[in-house]
Amino acid sequence: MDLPPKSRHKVLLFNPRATNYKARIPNSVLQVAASIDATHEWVIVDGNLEDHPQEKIMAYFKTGEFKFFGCTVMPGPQLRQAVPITKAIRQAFPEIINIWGGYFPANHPEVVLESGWVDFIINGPGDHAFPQLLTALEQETSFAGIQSLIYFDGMEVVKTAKAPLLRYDDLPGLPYDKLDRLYPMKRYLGKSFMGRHTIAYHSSFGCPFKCSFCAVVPIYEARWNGKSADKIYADIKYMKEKYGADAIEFHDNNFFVSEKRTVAFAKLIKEENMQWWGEARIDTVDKYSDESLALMREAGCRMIFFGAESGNDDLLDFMDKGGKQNGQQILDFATRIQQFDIIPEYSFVLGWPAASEQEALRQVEAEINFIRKVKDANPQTEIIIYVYSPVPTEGSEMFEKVKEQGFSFPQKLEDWLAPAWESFDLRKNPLTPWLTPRVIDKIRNFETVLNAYYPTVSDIKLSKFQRLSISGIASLRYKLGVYGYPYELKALQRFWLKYRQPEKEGF
Ligand code: B12
Ligand code: SF4
Repeated sequence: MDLPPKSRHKVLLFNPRATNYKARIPNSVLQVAASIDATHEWVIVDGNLEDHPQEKIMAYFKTGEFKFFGCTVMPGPQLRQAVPITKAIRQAFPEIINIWGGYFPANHPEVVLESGWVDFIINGPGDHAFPQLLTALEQETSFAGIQSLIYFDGMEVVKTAKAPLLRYDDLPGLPYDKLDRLYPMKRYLGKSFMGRHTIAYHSSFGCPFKCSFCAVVPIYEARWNGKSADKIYADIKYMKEKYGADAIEFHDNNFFVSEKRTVAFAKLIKEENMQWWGEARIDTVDKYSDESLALMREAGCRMIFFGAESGNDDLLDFMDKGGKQNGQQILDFATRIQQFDIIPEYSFVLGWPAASEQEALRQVEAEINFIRKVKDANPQTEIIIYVYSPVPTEGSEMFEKVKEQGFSFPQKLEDWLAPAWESFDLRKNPLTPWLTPRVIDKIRNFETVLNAYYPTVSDIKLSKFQRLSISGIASLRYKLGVYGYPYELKALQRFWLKYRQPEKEGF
């Protein structure tokens, strides 16, 4: 069968820099590339692997062959390249159509479109919306009927209806070999604590839950769809054989939603001798049978990231996490999973809306005590501490409370580039009125002592001697609960310790 001729307009897809250390397969733009692979010539410019991405992009546009610029943007440091480069394209090549996708523009469409530099936003998965938009623009037909689109019609910001959730198995496979010709795959399959050549793989859309602090909720509205175990396995096997991959990071929001799928995948991957990691909910995996958990470990599941969030049941309810997950379960599960030798990585969010500094300090103190109990229950548990940063989940009780307390997001796109907002996105500096420097110091100092007393297993550069020394130096502080001014540990941290900070360096 003859394929239809490709469009004469090329598409440039840009992945702005998100990490200085670990470039991973740029799945967001690669999946968008897959959606137009049959109809358009495309190139990817990966900011993670380019020293001067703007020059490269401009050189492509100077050829006159391109009509579309697609950029993926998550909040935080990606904005540092996304904003000025999109602006520069608008100024130098006003005929290019600029399209943004990803969590930032989907959650903050007004500020993005009001800049005048972005023409369209894809609101959720771009796999259908993007090719449909390109066709409408090329054929000069109306795009108003395309689902999951946001644009400015001259008067106001228009959001079209959300598309039904796509079936992942129906989508085309990712064009890894074409990516390899642009950037060698070996540059993407880097070291991790699980292996020397780690794949970043995304196997499901969305999440079936509705935690009120989570940016996945407004995009997916409690829907989830996962690729079948067979498809995942086929892709992994291909990358193992062709590119020498030996470990997997699943970048799904919630990989473990279906026990059946996890077990099917575990059975397939067992013989491959590869370690893997993914993100989960405690209440979901706690329902897994002992047989499933034992099989998963045997099949290489080394560590699972769990959103524990808090030990306080009222807070868990407030964030819509509760009902199914509670403090006792978080502790019991840490104990239960120990027997399977799967390391639980618990993330906590500290600094929830509070009426006063005193209340915020009390909450932090209670969480610190709870984290200590988790460590007592299972010392292997890795702890990751985030500071609460609001996401605009309109209508949620949490976001209403946040607004009542005087919090608001920047009003101009370039204002998001201010260092304070970047730290906000990294959940380091929340800019929320109730979190005073005293509260932040309390959180950070505890984190320093905890991480020194229990050095992370995922820091592959730390020797046994270094681990024992750091832990020994921090031990008195930890045992006595004295966390203030941990300068000696911070100094050591600078030289030796590299805490596991997925928010900064990758998973
Ligand atoms: C990998 C990843 C990272 C990596 C980056 C990878 C690397 N090394 O290059 C690292 C670890 C650096 C990272 C860091 C951060 N991340 Co991040 N990250 C992810 C993760 C796990 C996967 C992204 C991915 O590849 N998805 C797979 C693709 C296929 O899905 P997708 O991105 O949604 O793309 C689809 C659509 O969105 C749309 N689309 C996306 N882009 C585009 C572009 C165009 C042109 C079009 C048409 C469509 C389109 O179409 C795509 C195909 O359907 C997501 C969670 C998730 N599961 O998506 C979080 C996620 C995006 N990250 C998030 C955040 C907040 C961050 C941080 C800012 C903070 C933090 N503490 O984690 C930091 C800072 C980022 C930085 N340094 O700039 C949040 C965003 C939420 C929000 N508040 O908006 C997410 C959703 C995690 C979460 N649940 O909180 N991250
Ligand atoms: S379970 Fe995780 S991904 Fe799902 S809504 Fe809650 S925080 Fe977001």
